[in-house]
Amino acid sequence: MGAVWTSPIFRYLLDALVAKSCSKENKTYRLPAEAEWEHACRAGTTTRYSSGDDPETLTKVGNVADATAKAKFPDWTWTIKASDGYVFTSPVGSFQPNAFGLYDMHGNAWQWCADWYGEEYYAASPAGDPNGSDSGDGRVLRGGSWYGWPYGTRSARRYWSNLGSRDNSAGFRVSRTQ
Ligand SMILES: [Ca+2]
Repeated sequence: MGAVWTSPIFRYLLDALVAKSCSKENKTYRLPAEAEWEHACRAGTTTRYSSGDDPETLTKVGNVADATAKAKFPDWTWTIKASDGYVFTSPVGSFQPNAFGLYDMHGNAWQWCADWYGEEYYAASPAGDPNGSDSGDGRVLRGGSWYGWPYGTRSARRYWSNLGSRDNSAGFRVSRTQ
């Protein structure tokens, strides 16, 4: 199991989710490790995005800063030309899933991972199932969002934020462990 999440609001949400889910399913959930998240996002691909290398293909698989957003915010200089139909966040599952059957791995909302962010961690990490840095100033976020630079939604993009941060471009998904 990866690092334990300690931010009070996410602990509250996760505890509530776990309690509800465990009572129905007898399963255990947690935030994914960063390496697990990237494996899930790539779904066997080696391209920038699970949809290919061209950011214009992102509208097949996710909600990014696109032509729809550009029409609403003409001063945004970082949008792609293609349209995904959403200015702000989109309902879960609005786009094609990746080869693992997972939706919304690119764009929509950054996804919190369990790991502390360690900038140099992967230069000397274990090759298999790395658990992430033991310490850091903030936790890892992956996947990009509806708002930011679409290139930042690529599978390998690493980002982080402080534990107390709140933002309408960040969320989380949990992993079932048993
Ligand atoms: Ca969009």
